[in-house]
Amino acid sequence: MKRKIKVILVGESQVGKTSLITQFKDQKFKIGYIATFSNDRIYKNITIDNETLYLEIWDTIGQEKMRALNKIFMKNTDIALLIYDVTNQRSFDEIKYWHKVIEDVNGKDNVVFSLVGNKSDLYENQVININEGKKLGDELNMDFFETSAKDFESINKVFINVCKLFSEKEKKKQKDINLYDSFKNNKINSKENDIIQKENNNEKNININNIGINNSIILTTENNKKKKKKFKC
Ligand SMILES: Nc1nc2c(ncn2[C@@H]2O[C@H](COP(=O)(O)OP(=O)(O)O)[C@@H](O)[C@H]2O)c(=O)[nH]1
Ligand SMILES: [Mg+2]
Repeated sequence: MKRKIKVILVGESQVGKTSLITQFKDQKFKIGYIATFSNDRIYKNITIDNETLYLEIWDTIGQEKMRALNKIFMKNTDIALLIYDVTNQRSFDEIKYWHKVIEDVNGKDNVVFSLVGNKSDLYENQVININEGKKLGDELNMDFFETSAKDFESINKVFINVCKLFSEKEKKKQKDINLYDSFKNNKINSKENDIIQKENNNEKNININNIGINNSIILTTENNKKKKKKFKC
């Protein structure tokens, strides 16, 4: 079975998380309040460079208002989109808070992040300009995009980029695991070879020097002629 890739969209209430998910899934935009899905996640496949990724996209059900995103929502996240509204300063200021919360639950470097300034169509009311967004993205070490939930291509671009990064990261992780396994196996093999080699050497070096009194055979090793063993025949 194909592994599901868990994607979460996080940010202040009203920044457009549900709208972005709806646009990405159904290529639709509805003005006004969008009731967050009764089911808090949707599924969508995305194909990049002949590889199909099976995305499980989680939406909040409004808990972000109370700063109460629970661990079930946060944990085992593969990809996180940090969303702010370009017309809302506070939503931008809170991005670092959301970033930290997700990293605290999942550990550092375990999640592929992207920073998203949404509602770019409302440029007349824009208070966070594109350079500020880029700067924050650089500071948090993640790619930055502006989107409009009215424009499918803008959000599709975000998903394609972040899924590519995720896929590259997974491939690198797999490569590292393979390398480690082969290193470990080689070590074990060379240890076994070492032991076999030593045993062979010992056998080679053992000479039957003479037959002693009472038919006992005296064995000596070439390396250490002083060490003598007696075997009764
Ligand atoms: N003009 C415009 N309005 C948007 C955009 N995204 C969301 N909205 C509106 O912003 C409000 C909040 O959106 P919603 O998706 O419910 O935000 P959420 O609370 O983060 O899930 C709704 O009225 C949406 O129609 C956008 O890109 N452009
Ligand atoms: Mg919502």
